[in-house]
Amino acid sequence: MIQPLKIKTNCLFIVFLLISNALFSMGNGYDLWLDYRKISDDALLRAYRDQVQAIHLGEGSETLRAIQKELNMGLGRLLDREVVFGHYGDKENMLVVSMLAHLPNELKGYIDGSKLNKEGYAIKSIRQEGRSYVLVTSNDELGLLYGTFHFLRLLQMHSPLDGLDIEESPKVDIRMLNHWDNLDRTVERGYSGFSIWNWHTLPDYIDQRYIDYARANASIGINGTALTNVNANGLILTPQYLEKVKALADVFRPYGIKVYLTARFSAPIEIGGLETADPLDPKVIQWWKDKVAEIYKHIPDFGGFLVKANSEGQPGPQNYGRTHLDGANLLADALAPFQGVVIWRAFVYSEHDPTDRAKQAYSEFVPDDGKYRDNVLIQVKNGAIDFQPREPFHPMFGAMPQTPLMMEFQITKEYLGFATHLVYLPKLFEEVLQSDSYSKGKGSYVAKVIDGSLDHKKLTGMAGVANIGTDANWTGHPFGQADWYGFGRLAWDPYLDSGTIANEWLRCTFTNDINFVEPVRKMMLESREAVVNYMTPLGLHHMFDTGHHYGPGPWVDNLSRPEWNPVYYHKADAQGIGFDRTSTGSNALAQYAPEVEKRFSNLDTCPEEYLLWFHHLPWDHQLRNGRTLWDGLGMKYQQGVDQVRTMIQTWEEMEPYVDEFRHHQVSQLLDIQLKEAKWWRDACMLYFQTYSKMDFPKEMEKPENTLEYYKSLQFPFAPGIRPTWN
Ligand code: GCV
Repeated sequence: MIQPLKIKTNCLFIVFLLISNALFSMGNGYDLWLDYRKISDDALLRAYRDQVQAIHLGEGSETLRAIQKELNMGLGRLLDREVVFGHYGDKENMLVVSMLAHLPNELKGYIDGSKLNKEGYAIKSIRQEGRSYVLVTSNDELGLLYGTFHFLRLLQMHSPLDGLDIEESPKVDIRMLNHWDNLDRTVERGYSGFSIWNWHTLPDYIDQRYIDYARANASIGINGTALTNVNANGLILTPQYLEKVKALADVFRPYGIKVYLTARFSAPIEIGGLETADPLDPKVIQWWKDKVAEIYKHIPDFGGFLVKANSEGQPGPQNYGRTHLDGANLLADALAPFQGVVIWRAFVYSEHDPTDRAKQAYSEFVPDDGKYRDNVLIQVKNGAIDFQPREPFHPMFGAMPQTPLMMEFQITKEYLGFATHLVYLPKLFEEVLQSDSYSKGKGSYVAKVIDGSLDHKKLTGMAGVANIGTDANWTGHPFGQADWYGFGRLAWDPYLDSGTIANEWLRCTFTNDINFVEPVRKMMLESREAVVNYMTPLGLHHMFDTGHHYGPGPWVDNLSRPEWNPVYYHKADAQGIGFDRTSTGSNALAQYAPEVEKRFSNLDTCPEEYLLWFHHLPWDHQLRNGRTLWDGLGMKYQQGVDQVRTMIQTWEEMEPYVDEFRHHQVSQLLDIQLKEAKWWRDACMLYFQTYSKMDFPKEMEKPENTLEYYKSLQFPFAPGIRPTWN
């Protein structure tokens, strides 16, 4: 239990402020959106100081200690003065941070706790007999933690503290990061250095980064982390590694973050010495039960398993003639006594199945709707292929009303320019969440599937494949932090709009100066469309070079599995281009609700951004602007390049508002982005021209190199490549 306490001004505190200010002025971005810069507006600073004359902190345990530390650091820096903790009534104007149950009697009755869920909180301004309080309160300690971060964000954003009346509860239960981190510290599709988990020095050495990781995640409401790659290594489940996992779980617990592990389906053989991993074999069933019990002995609040099975070479129940249902329920039964969950991925497609890859996950899972145990969530990628710059929403959303479906977004930019391109992903996430599945008629938004409201789901979740690594600023590109931030905010509330999120992030990360915030916000919001234009316009997809997925490779046709080749997806030929997924083609459209199927099947109503995703069309097909498809393609590629030029210009004008370090960093990255946007335009258009045999549209700049040149480029050491299959 924590008692309210007073921290005296002392040398240590001054040294702390000096060091933290020095670190900030380096501008290396380590502090993320939590850099707590001193309030620059003097009048506002005075008003805040006057309101927070002291803090009354209620009772609690380790989470309350985390809250206390955050307030101490956050307010210390923002208000640039000593933080005083005291008792209610000590000062005229106070900040009161306390769970409802422990509120001073005088403040009880202002908040109706029944309106807040377990992790929810309220922030309220109260005037009482000439005194003024800002009250942050909740039913549970975790709500108090989230409320504290929200309060600090209000200050960071220079918001007035009068008249506050905020009530927030997360709309999604499991809000988690998925790390594709290998035990050797490489990160599959990681572009920001190595894994932040130093397995070698764990459990004895607790890197400050682990704590700051937890703080950052808690500040945006993330409450779970799967530490290891879904292309899993069974070793993580051995006693030696479980001790290390326990050490991390202990660090994360005060911040409300549960640890999950990826379970390799063949672990009973590899680390258990069994001869089979057949999910119906009694020895296998017992092995998983024992293993789960062992994990919970180390980590009593262990979240559960995340599983990739029978996909891209990973073992799974189908190796034994069983189904995904058998596999998921096996693990679910082992976890159920401990309230753990199984998150089973729907990212499956088979090299032996000749049907359109986009159809395979739906065919595999939808027939078993309602047969999964209550503690199973099926984790579905946002689109049916694989995290492309633009994909229509996955047809499974809305198609399994009796099974919890969890969203999987990719925060790391495997197909969007790695950590080099500035592409603001919350715009993409928002587009998916706001898509209408029509599964229960108009208004059946994917967001409603994810928050469970469409089908009254009891368990809900959203996962993001992390973009975090050992780089000084965590995400490589300084703007990659916005993708992490935005993912967390949308997992908390899938109805938030990406513009609001960008505004928050910019103000907390850089400055509140409107001359900076508005142009840069605009630049961020447009950046997603730019990347679609210069990589995969008009519904093209998966045209990335082999394996590493760096740069264009629309010509690649020599990979062993047909659906790994870009030519499988664009199907360019002398007649035209695009994948016919209507009833005359693969009929993948039949997996959507009839309204969606009808809209996307009909060329008059299919949005042009999905045109070649669903249709194979002649090169001279007329677009809505009256131009041919061929001209339209060239113009889109050019537009993408021009959009990057505009981004560069915007950023140049921002020099007065940003520290030199980050300004220079982003400038250099934008220059690379422009170079690569041109590369995409030229390589793709030159290649498609070998089929269309048409001249480039007059709006398009002349390619800078020949097709042979682009085809000759090799990148054997491009980052993030999958090192091994296990
Ligand atoms: C973790 C894509 C990526 C793989 C990734 C896979 C998945 O295929 O290229 O690196 O593997 O998706 O999501 O399982």
